[in-house]
Amino acid sequence: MTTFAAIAPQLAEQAIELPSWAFGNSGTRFKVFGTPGTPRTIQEKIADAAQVNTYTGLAPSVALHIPWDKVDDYAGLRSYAAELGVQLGTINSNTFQDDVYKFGSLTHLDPVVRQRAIDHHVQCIEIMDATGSRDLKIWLADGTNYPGQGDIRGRQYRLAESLHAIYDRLGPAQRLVLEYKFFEPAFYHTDVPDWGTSYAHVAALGERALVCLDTGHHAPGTNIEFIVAQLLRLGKLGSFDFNSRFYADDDLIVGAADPFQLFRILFEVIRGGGYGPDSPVAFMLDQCHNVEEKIPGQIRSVLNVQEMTARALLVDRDALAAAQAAGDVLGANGVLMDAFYTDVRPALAQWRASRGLPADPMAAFAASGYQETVAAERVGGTQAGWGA
Ligand code: PSV
Ligand code: MN
Repeated sequence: MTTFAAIAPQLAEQAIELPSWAFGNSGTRFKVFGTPGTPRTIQEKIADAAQVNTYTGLAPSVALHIPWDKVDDYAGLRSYAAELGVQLGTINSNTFQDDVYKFGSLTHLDPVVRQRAIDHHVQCIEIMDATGSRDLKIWLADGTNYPGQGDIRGRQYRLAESLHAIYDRLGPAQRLVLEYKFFEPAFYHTDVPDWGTSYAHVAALGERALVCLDTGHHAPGTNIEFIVAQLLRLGKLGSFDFNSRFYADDDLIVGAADPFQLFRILFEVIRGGGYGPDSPVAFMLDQCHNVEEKIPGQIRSVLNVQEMTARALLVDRDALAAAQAAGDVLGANGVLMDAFYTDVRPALAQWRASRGLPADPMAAFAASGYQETVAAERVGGTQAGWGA
């Protein structure tokens, strides 16, 4: 098997973007629990995100969600983040919370509503100019609940037209990533339900339009690593929203529900050239921490991705190819499983220490007193959550 020393330089290249909304309160339709110290502003969310990077060295950027993270001065916000050692990353649009979007946004039958949704994305692009962000991420809540409710074919034509209008406004260094999700909030049909639909739209747009794969957005049992392989083959995998799920879009900590699936996904990412600084694939988290502590939840998440990346890098690809070519089914499977079952945690701890990072980032953060300090300081105001 490949040695840890051999893969260490590649581990140093890992960067995972954090979602600003992971630091705010979140919950289910039954209850949103508040927690002492939850940020009230985007500045406080960024400060919390910077903690994750300080203790892991893995999370140099933070994604914003507009209008939740709206400010007057985005260039100022960029400098504020830079002072804390992080960059502003992907800008997420939001066309799912205004009354006007009840029956759709970019797909809406009414051209006035469609234009409003397009204008929102143009504003997001202007924000990207100020923040220095590369990616505009579009996830649409558009869809219908009942057969016959909408003209699903007409909606595809309108979506294509709206996406063109947005794509045309991107700067030369900017990209559009289109996220798919098979259901929710719509329950009968969703306008971008699967990777194929997302692919069809981004392929029609051009080179700087790519697919965003959220690991929680598939039907149970879907072979996600196959989708990864296919999109990389087609040159259209733009980004990941990592999280894990037991049932639907649970948005739990990545690698918590099914570490083996995360390993298989990362193996295909590496195999397909989707890993490393020269790859077009952005690694992001899209999670909510409803009952667990948020900053440690994010620390645990990036460590889980790092750990499974290390295991995937350890796969002896030559031995695997030889076993596959020889028709050695069990041998090939064994090569993969040997890497998966390797406990890389002690080696990673040592490697972190050698780079001036805490060997155990979870323990180091807990011992820092940061959580207690912000809990004492952040009194009053409105804690951030969905919609704030
Ligand atoms: C809704 O499902 C969602 O979780 C999507 O995955 C987006 O990426 C995220 O919200 C932020 O808009
Ligand atoms: Mn997502």
